[in-house]
Amino acid sequence: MLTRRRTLLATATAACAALLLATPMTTSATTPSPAETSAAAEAAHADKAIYLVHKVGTPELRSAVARTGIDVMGADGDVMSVRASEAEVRVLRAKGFEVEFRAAGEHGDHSHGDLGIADFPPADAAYHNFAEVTAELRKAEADHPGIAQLRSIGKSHENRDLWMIKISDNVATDENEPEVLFNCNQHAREHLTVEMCLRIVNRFTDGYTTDPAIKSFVDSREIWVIPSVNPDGSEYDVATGSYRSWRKNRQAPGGTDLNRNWDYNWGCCGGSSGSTSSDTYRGPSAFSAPETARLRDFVNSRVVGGKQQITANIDFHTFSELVLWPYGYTTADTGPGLTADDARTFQTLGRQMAATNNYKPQQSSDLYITDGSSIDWMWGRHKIWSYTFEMFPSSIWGGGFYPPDEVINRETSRNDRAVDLMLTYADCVPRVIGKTC
Ligand code: 0X9
Ligand code: CA
Ligand code: CA
Ligand code: CA
Ligand code: ZN
Repeated sequence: MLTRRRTLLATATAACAALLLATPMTTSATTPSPAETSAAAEAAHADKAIYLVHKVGTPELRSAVARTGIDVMGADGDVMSVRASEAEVRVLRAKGFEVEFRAAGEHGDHSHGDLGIADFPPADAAYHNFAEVTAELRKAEADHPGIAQLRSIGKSHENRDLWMIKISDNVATDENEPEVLFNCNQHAREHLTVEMCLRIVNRFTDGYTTDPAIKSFVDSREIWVIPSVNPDGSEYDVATGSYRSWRKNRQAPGGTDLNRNWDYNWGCCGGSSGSTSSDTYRGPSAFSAPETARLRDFVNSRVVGGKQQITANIDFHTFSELVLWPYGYTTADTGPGLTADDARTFQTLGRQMAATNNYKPQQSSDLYITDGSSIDWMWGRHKIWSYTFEMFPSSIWGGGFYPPDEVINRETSRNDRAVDLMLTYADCVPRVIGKTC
């Protein structure tokens, strides 16, 4: 970690000098040329640096920043951290925002050089790359054949399997038990979330014979876990041995933000970008990304006899330590298909979960407006009680998207009780406000 800090500072100083000498960039975040090549887009992406935007203490101000299509990393108090090109910073400053340079783009250990070794830097070896995730899931299934079943819900853009593991007693049978979905890694660089899903898998399989509470969850629920919704982006992020801060999937020309690609008020409200070079590019149409389309297909397939079997969902992200609920597209607490009782239910369970992990509970639009997010679709289309968790750290100072692997155990186990609470209420989530189902 000390080594990393030193590397980051050294890189920042060097890049600072480089920025002063650099000629103005020819690509702009707001007006991408249709002919822009992937290579140019990637070069522009790599040139971005980290800035703090000050005095953005309201959802309106934060949404105004996000609406420019800039890459928002996190928000803490009245400060947002963003990854931006010089052109993007000019746009923000022209709108009156106070923007302060912090550091060059995040980079990990450079000891690999750019050898194309598709793995985490040695210092972060405990994080699982795609091959290691695959092996871990195969092992869980092999070790616990009665309660764990691995399958693929389809392929990513680059043809990787979108793995899903089911955990339940009589796992081969579709029983009449509440179903709960945990999905991770819609955003490539949010590697800690993959570890979160793997922890859920290992806890509910390895603990089955020894822990009565685990056994009772596994026996009474059907748990679906998808550790990586975006394996292409995730592999790309670590492919050179230094982190690339990559967020989107890998569809040309510059990737699509999977969490802006869902078909519920897709692109409605300034909560996503139509520019291919933006980090919140929503794609040319809803579900244009195979990764979101396959997850959609799976969730749609759980409508059995006219009834959606999945009652609850957590979509894990990093970072900011938040528990977020729908809707993201509007700041109103209620909306079409989201009644006052629904809102109270979301708030009550959200606050209870947040009390267990010491995250901050709020409606997702209290952070900033997002449209086309998965949780809006899960609720809007399927009435699934769906939450976004933004995991550790609380701010960019805790390591941003790249906390050292030493924190994995502490920061994933931190969510055990919240996960258990969601499973507890999965038979009837409104029970949390005293209602019956
Ligand atoms: O912007 C996002 O997609 C999430 N933040 S992140 O830094 N992980 O990218 C927040 C999404 C919150 N909004 C909804 N889930 N609707
Ligand atoms: Ca380490
Ligand atoms: Ca079962
Ligand atoms: Ca079932
Ligand atoms: Zn995210």
